[in-house]
Amino acid sequence: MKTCMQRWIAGCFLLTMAIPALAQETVNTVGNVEKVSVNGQTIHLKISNAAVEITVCSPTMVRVRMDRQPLKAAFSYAVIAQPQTTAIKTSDSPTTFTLLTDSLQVVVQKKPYAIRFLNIQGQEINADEKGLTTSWVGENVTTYKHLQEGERFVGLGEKTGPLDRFGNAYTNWNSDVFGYAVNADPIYSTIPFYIGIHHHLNYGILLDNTYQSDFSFGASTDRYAAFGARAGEMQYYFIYHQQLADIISEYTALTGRMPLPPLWSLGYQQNRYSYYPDTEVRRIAQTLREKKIPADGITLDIHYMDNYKLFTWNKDRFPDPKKMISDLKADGFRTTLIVDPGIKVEDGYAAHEEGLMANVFIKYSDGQLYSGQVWPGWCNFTDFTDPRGRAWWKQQLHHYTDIGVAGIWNDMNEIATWGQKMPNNVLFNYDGHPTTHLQAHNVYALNMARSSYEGAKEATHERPFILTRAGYAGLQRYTAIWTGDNRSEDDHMLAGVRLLNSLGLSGVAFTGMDIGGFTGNASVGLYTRWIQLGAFIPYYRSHTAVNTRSSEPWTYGEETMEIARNYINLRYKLMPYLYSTFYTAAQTGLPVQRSLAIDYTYDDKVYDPQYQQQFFFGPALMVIPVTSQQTVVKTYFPEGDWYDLYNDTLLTGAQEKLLETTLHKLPVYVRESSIIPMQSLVQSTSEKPDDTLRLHIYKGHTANHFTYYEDDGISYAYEQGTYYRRDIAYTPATHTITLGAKTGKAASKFGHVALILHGFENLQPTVNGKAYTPANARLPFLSPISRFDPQGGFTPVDSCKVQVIQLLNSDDKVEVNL
Ligand code: NBV
Repeated sequence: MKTCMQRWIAGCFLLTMAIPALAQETVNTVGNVEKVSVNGQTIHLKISNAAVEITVCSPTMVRVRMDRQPLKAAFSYAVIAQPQTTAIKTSDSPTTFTLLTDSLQVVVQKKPYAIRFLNIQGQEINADEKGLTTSWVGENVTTYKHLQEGERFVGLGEKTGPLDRFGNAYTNWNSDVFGYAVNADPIYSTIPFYIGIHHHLNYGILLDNTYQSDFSFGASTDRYAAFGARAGEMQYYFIYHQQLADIISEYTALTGRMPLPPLWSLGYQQNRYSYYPDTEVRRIAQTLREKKIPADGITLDIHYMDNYKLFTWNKDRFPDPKKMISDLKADGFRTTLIVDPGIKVEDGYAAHEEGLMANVFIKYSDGQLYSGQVWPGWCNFTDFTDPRGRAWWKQQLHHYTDIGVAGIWNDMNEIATWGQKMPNNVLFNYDGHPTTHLQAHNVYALNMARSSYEGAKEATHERPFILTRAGYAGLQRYTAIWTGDNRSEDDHMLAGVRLLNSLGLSGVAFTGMDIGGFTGNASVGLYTRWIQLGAFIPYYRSHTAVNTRSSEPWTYGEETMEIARNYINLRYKLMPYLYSTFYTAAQTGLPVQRSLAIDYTYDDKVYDPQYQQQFFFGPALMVIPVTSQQTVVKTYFPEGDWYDLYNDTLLTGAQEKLLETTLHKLPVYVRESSIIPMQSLVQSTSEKPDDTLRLHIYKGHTANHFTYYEDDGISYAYEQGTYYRRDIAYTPATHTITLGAKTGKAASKFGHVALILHGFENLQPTVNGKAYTPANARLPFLSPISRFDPQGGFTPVDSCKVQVIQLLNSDDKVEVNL
């Protein structure tokens, strides 16, 4: 007698036999290496099922390309650098092929193909997972990397979730996610670059493939971290350095760095969806000035247009935009306008007719124009991956730049349409490599931002400010990015900090989020905490949706306004520090907002969910975000000494601490040995500060230096050497502070320098060998806040006890011996 189970198994077998025509989806592995040929720095491998090309791009960077068909000429939207001439050595054996640079050993196992990256000492940095290596399922290609013991993963751009991405998986497909959940994935932008960390060995991997891509960092597997794409070739860059900062630096040498932004874009920007008519815009600007809240920017959202038609103005609301923009400029406000990619389909609408004539709109595969619905109704969309589309867009931008618009805010460029689903069968030029939506989707926004950047730059010959919602690896070359439609919730403020920290780890230095939250109404406490935090975020803009509580500081009452003013004031006083930090970011790729993982990579506490939001604003200031609910905030101080910004109370690091907070103060700590240049308060960056540069220096044990940088803040004259730069060094071992001789053709805007020394006592210094008696002073960083209780008065403010050395700003080297 057959049991039920036996009968069931037999039945299944017969059924399987009966349908042999059903193809089984298989995993196609890469196979065995059959032939190796070395051509300069490139190694070609013929493998049973694929072609592989390994190129040494620098002593610390290697590119791996792989396809089942012969490899085509490489083309990339992310990568702009060419391989550097690098000395390599190779050796071949029946089982392995090895190549050596002065920093790396790359070992290819032949049967089957698998690649390992080792340092010169022979330690394994990264290796294919044995047995899985790279394979295809249908068109989908994936590379599997062995999970190293205790490996952490950071980066991957604008991704929600924890700082350490171990145990999680992510998808890259630029998506419009209105009011997204704090764990939503994907959101707006794609940066397929991550950093792996283990055993003091760090590496970066950029998967350069613009199709939808998937990353798993040991999510539900103890074997591998994997990255792959839905189609196209497997192409990745491997970068090895001991410091995270060096990995970010080489990654940004590869994909490009942020150009120096205009100084005004580092000031406070006031925004809502939407300010109109023009009298309202002027009222907002005037109120900021009357209430002495410094600001540099006003941003106009979609209601400036006539029925949301791009490159038009609603003439009832804005009868004379040129005059309004120039009046605002005279008052120290630059105007940024929103632009969407959709051009309304309408007879007689110039932009549409011109776009049709220029033949720049996206089409279906049968040649019909693709239309989708957005704000104006049915729209056509410029193909920004077509050089002709970008050129057309640049021409159209003259409508704005010719009347003085200084910033272009690129929205809805995922591409967002109300249907949310652009069809697969629409075609893109992809810069001469015609393709479908599937491959072009993730780079659409990058190319829109590029076109806006190049257009505004060419039209004005000034540094434009460009903002984008979506993007792809390399976006930092053209644009700043903000994190889209967040919510007015505590969790969102913290999630936003993590998004920006992660963007910074992924090569994007100029980042921001809607201060106060976009959807919903912030509570007074939340807005207050957020506007304080914003003072330490690279792009400082408050924004909010239609029909929500407005985002101006005075909307939240007198006390919040005073607190906001205090922090915006602090931001403006920190402008020399901030501008110099942006300069360094433009030079090195290091972000302005920095995850603690960059400097304290092997300190486990940094990745602890309680502390992962802490970040550095520039090299010196550690910021501790506080939610509206917290009165006590658990904080982690990495090793070293830390000064409370407001009163110089000294804390020893490598410890966790409970900090009591009042709403008036956001906890900010200064790292020992820091050098922070500051200036007097101004109401906008177009106002000249007083004649003294305040150079705050904090006593410490470690040597430090700071690159101080000034220029005119708007033109490209700095590229011809018209800037002012000097290196400032503090060397505790020799008790010296050195102001290096200036370089560059420009004069400093400061005739005097005040060295403001924190943590030093009873100094008897010499300045260039001459004895000097410093003055003692007490300096506050914040102003008192009116007390809103029946007794009135002011809350007392903290201050720092400092010693001050006044110097003439001589441009020559100055040596101060403490
Ligand atoms: O243009 C309106 C909004 C804008 O304010 C916001 O910042 C963008 O993220 N925009 C989205 C369009 C859709 C809003 C629902």
